[in-house]
Amino acid sequence: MSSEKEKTTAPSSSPSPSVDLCKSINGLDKVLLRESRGSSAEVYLYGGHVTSWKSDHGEELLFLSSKAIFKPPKAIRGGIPICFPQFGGLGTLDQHGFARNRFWNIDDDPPPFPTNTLSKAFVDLILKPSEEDMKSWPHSFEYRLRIALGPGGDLMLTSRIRNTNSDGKPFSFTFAYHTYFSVSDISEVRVEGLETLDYLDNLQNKERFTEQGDALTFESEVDKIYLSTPTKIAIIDHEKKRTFVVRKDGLPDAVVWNPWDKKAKAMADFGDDEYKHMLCVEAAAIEKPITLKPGEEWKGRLELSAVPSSYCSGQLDPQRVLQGS
Ligand code: TA6
Repeated sequence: MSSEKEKTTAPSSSPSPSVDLCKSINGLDKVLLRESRGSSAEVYLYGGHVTSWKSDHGEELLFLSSKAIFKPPKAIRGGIPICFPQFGGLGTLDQHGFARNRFWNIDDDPPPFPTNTLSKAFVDLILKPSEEDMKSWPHSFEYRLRIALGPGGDLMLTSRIRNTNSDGKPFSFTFAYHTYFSVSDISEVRVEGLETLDYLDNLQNKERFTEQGDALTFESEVDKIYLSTPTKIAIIDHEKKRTFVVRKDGLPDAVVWNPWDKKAKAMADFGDDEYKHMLCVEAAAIEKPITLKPGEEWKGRLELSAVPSSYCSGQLDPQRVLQGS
């Protein structure tokens, strides 16, 4: 995140995993997670928003626009925005709901974590609705988000959303981890795991179509919601000889988005040519909204890995990744 001069509270030079809370240039609080082998991640309390994920040799794996605005109420353009309690325009709230432009807090006393985690580099955040939020979305909830870096540099986001309504009312929501992956050249990227699936095309009034049988490639604007996808999707970047493996749990759908040139020019917080170096592949729950009765909790988990791949040398065959563990 080069455009920022940081004032960190206690910079940690030790190789052991570390979690530092610091201030970014525009005074927004962020948490730096570092893993012993060198991988790192940055999370803004504004939006509960991961803005950086670097490999153990310091390479940035997420796209963040050079024109991103770090000023409420604008959502940060890039990284992993959280779409909750509404995906896109599917409801009465602003686009993608309000979680991505609210200030989250550090959760000092999180309930026990559902799964054993090897990670030491993690942070727990919490979001509860403000009185203002309750006016537009009259539901009481507790949203706990754990962001963790695995020993191998994998990035894991686990959302736990609980209905805390005291009036006995259930609520329903749609959701997405709106991940912006950094790619070398969008026209050289393939996505595997979504072949032959049905999708809603956001560029054609959400009409339903069935995807063709081959891996996805990109030569124009795309905005599709794939329905009931496998739990694993591979994004193959030939030029970088790298494959992103997206694993998801509790998130049946996946959105694929690239604005291409025209939409890129129309977005003030996005560079005209930046569409060439990003692709959004978003683990989501859209087609069937999640409904929670009071006291019930939903969990949605995303795990991202970046593995060296040399497609031609067969070092890593995406099909093997998708079929393997
Ligand atoms: O996830 C795809 C999408 O819903 C697109 O339709 C496009 O609008 C994109 O999100 C970005 O939305 P934003 O509100 O961040 O500009």
